[in-house]
Amino acid sequence: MCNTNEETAKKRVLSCIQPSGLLTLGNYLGALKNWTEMQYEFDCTYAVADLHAITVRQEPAKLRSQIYSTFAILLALGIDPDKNTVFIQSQVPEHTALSWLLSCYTQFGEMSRMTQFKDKSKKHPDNINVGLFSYPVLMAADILLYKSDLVPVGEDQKQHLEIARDIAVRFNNIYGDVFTVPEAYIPKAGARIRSLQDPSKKMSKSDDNVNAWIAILDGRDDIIRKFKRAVTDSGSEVRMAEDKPGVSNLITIYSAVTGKSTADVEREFEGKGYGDFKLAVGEAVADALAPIKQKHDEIIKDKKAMEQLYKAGAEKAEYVARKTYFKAMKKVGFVL
Ligand code: ATP
Ligand code: LTN
Repeated sequence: MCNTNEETAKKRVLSCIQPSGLLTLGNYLGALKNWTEMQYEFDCTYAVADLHAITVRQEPAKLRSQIYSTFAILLALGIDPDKNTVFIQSQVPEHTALSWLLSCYTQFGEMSRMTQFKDKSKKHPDNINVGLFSYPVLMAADILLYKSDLVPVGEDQKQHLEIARDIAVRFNNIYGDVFTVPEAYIPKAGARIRSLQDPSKKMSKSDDNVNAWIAILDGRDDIIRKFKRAVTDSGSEVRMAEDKPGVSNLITIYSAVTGKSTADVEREFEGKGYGDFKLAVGEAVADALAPIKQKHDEIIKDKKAMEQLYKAGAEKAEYVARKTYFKAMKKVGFVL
């Protein structure tokens, strides 16, 4: 089966990010930076997965501002809304509609094995809702609606992508060639960024300790202060090593934002202490994030212009989504 887009002969890429908090340096270096680069090679569709975000309780005003802000960050990163499709998930109703259809082709048993469900249930024992359980079905709908060939995701989402593939294959086996079977796209140099306070954990926007993570929208002073406070290891040498998880994380970050190799970074800080190194990392990160923040602040100020962009994005997305959705409905036997 040929999975490429016939019009452009480019592979279709889809990915989404939840507006469940302030996006972090980890989200940027591990995912979003790569999305920006992919737009030159692929036919890309990117969404703010706001429907997914409510599987964990959100405060309405905060959720709304995070949706706007996440959308603005995608544009601020240089993702071109004309070249690609950039939209807000809840504005394209086919996502929830297809999700219902697909849930009837998904087994309770296979969903019970999802590790993210188990982790998040432990983290929020007072709110183990059905949406949290069926989260991967909605994610499968996001992916399958756009006939996506490639889905850039981090390691943690591979299991969900497998389910999306299984559902697509199962549906196609019954009804013929309806869905494109997607593949995970794990970026070659996808940096895994760790917490600045506990390098055994990943940097995460839902970490209660604000010193553990850098928000893409943090100001220069906050960024530098957080890096100055970052935990390091015993010794004083700036060297990548298993027994130096704190310093290794800082080297990864410095190398990702400056484009320098690990060896070059080690050489640059030979004979210098952790203090100098942490300041340099803070400054380099602040330099890399400043233009994104500036662009974001400009975009978010003009709500009217932004509204035009997300509405146009949703329209473009729905044009594609509707076709897939109706095709699937028809195959199942619904009257259209
Ligand atoms: P939460 O804290 O709500 O679980 P998160 O910040 O850990 O959120 P997600 O929203 O689940 O992140 O992830 C969005 C994307 O960013 C995913 O592709 C994920 O792999 C990537 N990502 C998240 N955190 C990091 C990190 N620390 N390093 C590299 N990539 C990351
Ligand atoms: N579950 C993903 C976000 C997400 C997604 C998707 C990623 C929602 N729908 C579709 C890729 C494709 C996360 O939490 N990172």
